[in-house]
Amino acid sequence: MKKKGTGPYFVSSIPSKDSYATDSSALVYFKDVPLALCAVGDHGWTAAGFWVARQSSGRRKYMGALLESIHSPADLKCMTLAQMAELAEEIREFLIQTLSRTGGHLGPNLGVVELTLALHTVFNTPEDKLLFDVSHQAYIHKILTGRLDRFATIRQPGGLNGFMLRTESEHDCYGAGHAGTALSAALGMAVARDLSGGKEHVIAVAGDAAFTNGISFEALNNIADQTKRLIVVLNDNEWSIDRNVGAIARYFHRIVTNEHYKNLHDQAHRILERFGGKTALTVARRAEEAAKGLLWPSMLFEEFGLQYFGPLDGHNLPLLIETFKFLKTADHPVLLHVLTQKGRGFQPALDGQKKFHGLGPYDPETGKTKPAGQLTYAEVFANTLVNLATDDPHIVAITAAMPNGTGLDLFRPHHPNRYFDVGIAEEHAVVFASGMATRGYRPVCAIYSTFLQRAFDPIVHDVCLQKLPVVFCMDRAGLSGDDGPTHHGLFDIAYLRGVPEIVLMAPKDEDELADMLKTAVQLPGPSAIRYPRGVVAGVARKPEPQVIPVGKAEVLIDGSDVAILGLGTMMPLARELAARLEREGYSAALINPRFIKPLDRETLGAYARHVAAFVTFEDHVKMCGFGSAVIEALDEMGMAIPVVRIGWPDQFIEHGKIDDLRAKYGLTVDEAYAQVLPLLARRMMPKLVAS
Ligand SMILES: Cc1ncc(C[n+]2csc(CCOP(=O)(O)OP(=O)(O)O)c2C)c(N)n1
Repeated sequence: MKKKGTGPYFVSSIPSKDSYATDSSALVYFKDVPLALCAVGDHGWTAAGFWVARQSSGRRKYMGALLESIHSPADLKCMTLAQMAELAEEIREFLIQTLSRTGGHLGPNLGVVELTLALHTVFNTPEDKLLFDVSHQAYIHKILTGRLDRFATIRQPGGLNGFMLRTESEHDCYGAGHAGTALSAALGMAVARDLSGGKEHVIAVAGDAAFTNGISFEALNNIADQTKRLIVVLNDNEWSIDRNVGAIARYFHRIVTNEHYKNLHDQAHRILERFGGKTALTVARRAEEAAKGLLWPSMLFEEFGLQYFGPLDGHNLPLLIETFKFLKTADHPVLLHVLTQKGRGFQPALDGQKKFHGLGPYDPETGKTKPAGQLTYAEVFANTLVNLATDDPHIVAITAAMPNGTGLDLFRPHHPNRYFDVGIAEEHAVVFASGMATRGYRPVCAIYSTFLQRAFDPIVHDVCLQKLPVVFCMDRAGLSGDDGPTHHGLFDIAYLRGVPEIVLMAPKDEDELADMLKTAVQLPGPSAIRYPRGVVAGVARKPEPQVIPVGKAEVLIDGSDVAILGLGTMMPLARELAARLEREGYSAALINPRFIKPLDRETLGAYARHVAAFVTFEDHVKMCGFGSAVIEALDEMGMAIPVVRIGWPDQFIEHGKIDDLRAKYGLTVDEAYAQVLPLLARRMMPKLVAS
């Protein structure tokens, strides 16, 4: 007898040695290991008993037998609660071991093991639509939906993406990477279902920090008007990447810590354990009613028209399953508040919530990572800002929930009154900065290039139109690598270059980053600095940063045949090309542009008079990028000189190692050389003939 869906299972006829086998049951084997006793029913198999192979040491194998039996959510539906509890442990061990080699979002995923198991037990993806906000916590979803065998490739070149991706699986109904989109997208799907007469369920899972984001609230404001059937799960672990901040976080905390509420809920859990679903839910409901009176005249979500349930223990699998079964029947939008523990099951992650939100490889026993070694651009930015703010009491620092990533957590202890974490709220961060700037302050907004995309209109409408001196420090500008297309910072030149008033800079190294920051905080209007993720170039630093003349490029090597412009940290490639061309007898000028806007037209014009070609290098899309700016400037000056542009093509770039992707997409010295040589050869021809 073969189990539906095949896989590594085979099912024996009923073995006589098994005392609890009945006529309608059979033992399921995995590689000759008896795994589960399944009852044969109309709808496939229902597991009734199991055992899991352990290593002789007694330590659980990280790929446990139950986990290995999962090929689709259907396999989960065949398990007993006891098996699922065991599976949850296997998944945790598997995540801890696998991510120790690949890196990834360990903490958030350890927190949602039971929640994801419960969701996939009760709902049927891909018919039902399951969305995760940000989707950095969708690893278990990936494991349960047929991607277990490829899971060790997560975030690796050519492997699984670290976020949900529509092209990766039919179970990934919505891709994400930026926060705050799940509720709006889920509402869109629910309304589409209602319009087309569909029956599927739509479930949006969003973390507590997603509710610091305006889009989530824009969706909440709209849900009850648009649909009668939508399930929102608030996954509350009290953490964003750092501790979650703001009034919403405090509001959630008050719900969770209310004693009366907690007692009633404990009762519900006990009843559930003894008698099962319905009675417990009645008690839970009584708890909600009681809490409403105690906590708030009316619960926030109920005012938005979503019936509120919770808070539930997000690690109590039976309770979650019963609750989802119940919520499935609701004929109005509902919000389930679950409490989970980020990093659950791995002590180092519980002790280091921030670190284990997302990290590179680590020791799976101790959680230790390689010592940091060299400084990062983020650290140089933060240390410089600390000093500048010591001298200038008007400098303030603003982050949108990224104190760790941007380095501003180094600023916080030095100037606590001038440090602001506004939550995952980039638009608000920028408008808030504008307000401060109108009152004489010098706001420095440290926001990753990719997340600043969210704030384009405030940059135009609030900052630049009013010529306010706000500084945007765009960390992770350029290819981000492992995180992939949602996180690459490849568009900031394009979206900022066309905005009047802004000064846009890119430092070639950390020393110049400090100079640019000092320059920026002294400008009368808006400015932005783009710099990459990761460690610095390692150049010698001046004791004090210096102000740079705005719009002035730096000529590093003079030359007469070709002018090579290496923007920001692409300078090493530009330098290498210059050296190669010099070796071959060409006279190559090497220029550090420093400013994308205003461009140094004087320097460009001077070289345009005698070189045969320009070459531009940028870690940005070519379209609307720095090279395009050079072409426009030359055209406006009436100088028709060819420009070889080296940058990213007009397409979304997958995740991978930066060097591999640069090679794949031609951001290399070889490519630049191949493109520029024919232009130079033409120029050299008359020289050779003359000699
Ligand atoms: C627009 C945007 N800004 C910042 C981030 C960076 N970011 C990724 S996950 C995260 C915290 C998410 O916290 P929460 O939603 O509570 O989920 P948890 O990780 O706690 O499970 C942040 C700030 C982002 N993804 N998108």
